[in-house]
Amino acid sequence: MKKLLLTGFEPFLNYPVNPTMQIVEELHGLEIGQYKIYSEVLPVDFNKSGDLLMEHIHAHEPDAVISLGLAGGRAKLTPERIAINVSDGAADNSGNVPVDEPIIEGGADGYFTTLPVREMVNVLKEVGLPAEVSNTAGAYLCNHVMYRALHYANQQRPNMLAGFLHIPASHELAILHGSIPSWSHEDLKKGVVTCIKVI
Ligand code: PCA
Repeated sequence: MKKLLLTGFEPFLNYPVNPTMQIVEELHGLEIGQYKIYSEVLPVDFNKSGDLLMEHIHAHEPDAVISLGLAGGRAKLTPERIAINVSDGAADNSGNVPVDEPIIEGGADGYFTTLPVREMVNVLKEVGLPAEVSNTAGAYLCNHVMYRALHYANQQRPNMLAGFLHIPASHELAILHGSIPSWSHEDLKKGVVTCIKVI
């Protein structure tokens, strides 16, 4: 059976829970489609998350990597098309505030995902879940880990699929936060499982 490294993130900024964390923990060890799931939760830390992701890739030697992140404010499931070689944005959980920094000095400007994002979106809609391909993963931690995985695949493991799925807030988070659209936890999880079945 093939191996899938599935990552989520811890809470960050003004989001006191991160639905991606609970989803990856619940899917850990399951067999979905062609893949056995190996889940890991990453810190929201520009200095740690990329290296930890690399450690998990070396430990699990996955055939595919899907990283999940919360996109508070988005109303659809949004598989990401591209990661860019920039870190920029609000303070991470350790107080780092990178400004226009390259993720990899001298690295490619960007990498397109190697996940079948168009097919994912089509199948998500077929099963009744709103979805669209996103053309920006931002320049915060989600873009950071997506870039690191794709850069590594490009340089060392061309057969390893890699990419990123941004998800909306859960109802639990929306109640705590106050002003963002939200989905049920079950629908968010169904969306992730659906994407895994597509690859
Ligand atoms: N979302 C953030 C970082 C962690 C997360 O879940 C992002 O979109 O960059």
